[in-house]
Amino acid sequence: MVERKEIRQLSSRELRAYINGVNKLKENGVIDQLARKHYTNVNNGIHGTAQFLPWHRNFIKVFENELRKIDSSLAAHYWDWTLDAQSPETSILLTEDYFGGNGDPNDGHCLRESIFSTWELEVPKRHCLQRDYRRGDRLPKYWGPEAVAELINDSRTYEEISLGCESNMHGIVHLGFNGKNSRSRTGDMGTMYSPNDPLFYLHHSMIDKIWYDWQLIEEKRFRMYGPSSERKRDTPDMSSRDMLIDIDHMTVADVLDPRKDGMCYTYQDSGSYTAVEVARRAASAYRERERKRGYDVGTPGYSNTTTRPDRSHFNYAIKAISEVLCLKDVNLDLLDDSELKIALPDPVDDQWIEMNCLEKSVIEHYQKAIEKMACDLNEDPFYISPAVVFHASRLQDIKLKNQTKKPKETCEDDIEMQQTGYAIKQERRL
Ligand SMILES: [Cu+2]
Repeated sequence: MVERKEIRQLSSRELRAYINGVNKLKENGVIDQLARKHYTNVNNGIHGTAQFLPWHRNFIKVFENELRKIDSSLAAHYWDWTLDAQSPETSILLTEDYFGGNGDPNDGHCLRESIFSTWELEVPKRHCLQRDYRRGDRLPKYWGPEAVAELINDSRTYEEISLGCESNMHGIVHLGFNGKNSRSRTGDMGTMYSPNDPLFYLHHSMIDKIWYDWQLIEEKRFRMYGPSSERKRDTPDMSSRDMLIDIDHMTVADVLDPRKDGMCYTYQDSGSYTAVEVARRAASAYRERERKRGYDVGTPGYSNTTTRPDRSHFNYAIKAISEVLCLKDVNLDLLDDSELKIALPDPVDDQWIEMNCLEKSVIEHYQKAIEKMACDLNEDPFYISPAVVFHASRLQDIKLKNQTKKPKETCEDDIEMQQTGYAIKQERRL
């Protein structure tokens, strides 16, 4: 059984091996083939239909098989972007040692850092790997861990989970790298040849994990599949006996259960849902304590009492969340008050909705639901999101890294660094 991990759970040796493996897939032509496969099928129903999830599950499996031909210890690891939702551009994934960040606006938005900056892509025509952050030097806000946990909990049918997975939360990660709107075509990730970008595989592995996490709740969900009346491209006769689009000899049923022969993979959890649970429990425990002390803690009335909630209210929650996410010594000093709140996820634009053959009303429904959920949680003076705690921790790490940066990097030894999320032994680049 192959175990896919959150990319930050890898040791630095494993991370290097993964990055080198993906780079080899570029050299041997696999990345270009995958990008072509995706690009040529955009009008054949791989998006905006029930096949979105199974088709992409198989696609990531093909990528994983190719990776494992190079190095049998590799797997299609994932990016739990819910942890970066507050401010995705600060993610460690988007740094030199991982997958590089923004492209160079003065040079065709070509990526200029990380090993992937050398890539020359072939689809649809020869070009550099491009990234163009939607808000200049910032990315849009993503869905946080509460939102994904709620989607999983609230979805009862295949239609619900499949629409939820494909819609806003999937789209915003793609299009955020593709300039001001989805017509820009200045970032591979936001186009139909998005498998050009190594981030694609990490992102789609995450989408696949969300589906898998939903399936794990009830055994029968490993057999659930079907059309949705909310998708104009779905037909009522869609069934799990259907062949996967443009894939030889494979049906939808062949990929519904990742644990089965032929698929044989599982996911190591990143802890983000557990962190949400812990955060909720910490909030209610603190509320209870205040009530016992005689304060009126009704929300939002509590803030009118003499003991206005201050940041120390979150100490217990921070400790509990840090434990789950393996964070060290987190404090909120680097965050201003507005950053203590859950950032509202950005909406996807009309061009993206059209490009993916999705229904605008469905997208709007999710956007409203997600905004309401975030607003409700933000009203609770005792709740602090794991994404906020993670953000605080990441900012501390960045600050620490900047402070300890030597003028010239001559150190030849590996140094131990506490990286956000997990203790990672970071090899100092020579
Ligand atoms: Cu796709």
